[in-house]
Amino acid sequence: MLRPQDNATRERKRLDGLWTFALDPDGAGRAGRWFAGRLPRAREMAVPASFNDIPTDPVVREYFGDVWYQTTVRVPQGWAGRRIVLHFESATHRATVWARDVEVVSHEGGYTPFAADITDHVTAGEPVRITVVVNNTLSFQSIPPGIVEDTPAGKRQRYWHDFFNYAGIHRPVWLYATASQHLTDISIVTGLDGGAGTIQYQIESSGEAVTRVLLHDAAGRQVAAGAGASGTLRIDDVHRWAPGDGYLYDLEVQLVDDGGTVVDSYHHSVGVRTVEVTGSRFLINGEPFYFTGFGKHEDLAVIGKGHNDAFMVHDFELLEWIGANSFRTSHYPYSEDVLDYADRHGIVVIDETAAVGLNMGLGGGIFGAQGYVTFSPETINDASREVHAQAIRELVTRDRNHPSVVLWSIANEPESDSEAAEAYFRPLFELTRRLDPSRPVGFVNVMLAPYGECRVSQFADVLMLNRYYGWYVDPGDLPLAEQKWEAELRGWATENKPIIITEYGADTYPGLHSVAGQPWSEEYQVEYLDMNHRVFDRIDAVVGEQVWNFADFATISGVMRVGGNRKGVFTRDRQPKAAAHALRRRWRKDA
Ligand code: BDP
Repeated sequence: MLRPQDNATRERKRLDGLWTFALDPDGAGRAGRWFAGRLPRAREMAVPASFNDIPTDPVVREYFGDVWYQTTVRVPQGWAGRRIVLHFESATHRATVWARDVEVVSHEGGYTPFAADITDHVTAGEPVRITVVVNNTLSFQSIPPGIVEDTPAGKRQRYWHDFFNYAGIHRPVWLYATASQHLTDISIVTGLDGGAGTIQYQIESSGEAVTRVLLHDAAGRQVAAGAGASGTLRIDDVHRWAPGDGYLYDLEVQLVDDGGTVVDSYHHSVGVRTVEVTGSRFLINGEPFYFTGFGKHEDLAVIGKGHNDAFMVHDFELLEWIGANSFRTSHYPYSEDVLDYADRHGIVVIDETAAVGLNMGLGGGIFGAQGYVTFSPETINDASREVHAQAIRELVTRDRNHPSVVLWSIANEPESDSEAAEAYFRPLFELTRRLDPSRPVGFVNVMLAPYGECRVSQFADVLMLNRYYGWYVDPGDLPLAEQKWEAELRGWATENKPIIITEYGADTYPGLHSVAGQPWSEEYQVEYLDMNHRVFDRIDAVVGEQVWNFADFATISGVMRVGGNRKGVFTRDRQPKAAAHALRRRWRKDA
């Protein structure tokens, strides 16, 4: 699916702003045809944003079920005779959309785009009512999973991931127009051949028009051209995309009709680079790469998981300030704006699906819900795996052309020490490799499946480990934690695969100090990170360190969470804790 863009042949209109919004706790809206008129008892709601924290009402914050959004948009006069598409960059976790009274699309999965051709339901120059029902209920057949439990106080949504279940229309909504013959998809794989670069492209389109491609460098000079729906372009003396150097070429794809007229076109950025795993090395452009950075979240005060350009730019500024060269899109695909920005700025991305919380072993503790088996016909089953597979397909097709994305993470901390887990994951790894043979594939291993017990890491090209020695294990005893951590890592190192530590971190209440370095203090976070770094530096197979987390973030309520998860190196409003300065000294040798 091509993201909407403005160019000589395409025009788009952004539908963001204030929409009307109504909760539907009785689930009455679909049968009651709420899409056929104004929403009952509606209030105003910002799009894009999570709805949860905008009103002051705790009922809205904790709400699960159907919520309705509506807006009316005028279709531009000039779009008469054009193909008109309604495009959502995401709706969390599922949505159904109507144009006027006509249902036009439904989509499952909270973090990937979907679109509907609404040409037949609109008239250029006339307004059209757009209604969306978004549903945020999690079940064993959703990614991420959850369950609705009956309690003496009514139904409650439980889930096993450590971030708040923000929901709503989180990213931009577009109306756009193209010619009826149009490009539908473009995929790109780049390669290096000495000093030359190659760009293999494959183009899909509707209709019979022929395709033509033009490649321009960043200065606008044409450096290659080709014809046909697939082919390979060669750039002599290529300027590679590399970490810290987000050099991009512009691939212009044109659809040309019989008369030689360009009926549709699309500009696609291309970064020419290679990614490869050899032994325990992770290579970008043939050179060993060491990941520094964070697991992040899309999480902000008031707007929750709503995309915000100002915060995005600020977060990237902070990554540069601290000397981070990478991040993981923990625990779901991030806004496409974030990936585009990473491409342009040479930041390396581990791209993750929303498969988080597939682990009932973690079900007690902070999450409350207990007593379930992870993989079983009644819990996470074949139907769940199909939803998971679809989430992988949508992630890979959305993000495969981003040079910043170097590694797929198909799940975070699932159960991985059982036969059932092995059977569940085997086909998902195969699927990911089929979809994208050009990138390594992995998943993030949990401390409950330590070295020697994990049955899923056999499928992974790269070992991604989340470990909390010195926090959940032996809190406050860093010498003991250091020994245990090193012993486990030395085990993993024998596998002859690169190891990225995708999470290590300590909750830290900003402003809490302790001369003796007690947990929760800023001093402890620094000492904890130092201990981890000593261990990593002793083990050659460790090729990356991503601290958990970039910033404090919202979670469910729980006695282990003080106003959310406090493992941020920055506070939720992006102020540095002492650890930020310590990391900057380690990661920015020039600072
Ligand atoms: C890991 C999870 C992450 C949590 C973190 C923590 O991957 O989502 O937020 O631990 O407990 O289990 O802080």
